[in-house]
Amino acid sequence: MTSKGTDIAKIAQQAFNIVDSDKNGYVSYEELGECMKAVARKLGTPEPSDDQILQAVGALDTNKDGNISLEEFSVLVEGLLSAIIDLKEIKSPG
Ligand SMILES: [Ca+2]
Ligand SMILES: [Ca+2]
Repeated sequence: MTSKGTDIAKIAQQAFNIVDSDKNGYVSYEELGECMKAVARKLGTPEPSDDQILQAVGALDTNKDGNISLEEFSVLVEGLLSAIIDLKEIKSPG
């Protein structure tokens, strides 16, 4: 029996480790900003502005300590993954 929740937690942990480039256990505004820019470059979309990064990170940083913890980061990953899963289910019914 596979648990979707566990898989998402694993993926979130892996993604968190990648974004946390100095491995201090927290994703800083700068680290997430760099990640957002890298994703934008990959997708060929305009890089997010500093304001957009601040807004995105501020929305994730629910306890407003200036860092994104794994718990806070997981909310983002879970949201993204469930959006992707929803899209897949819409595209390939049955
Ligand atoms: Ca870090
Ligand atoms: Ca925080």
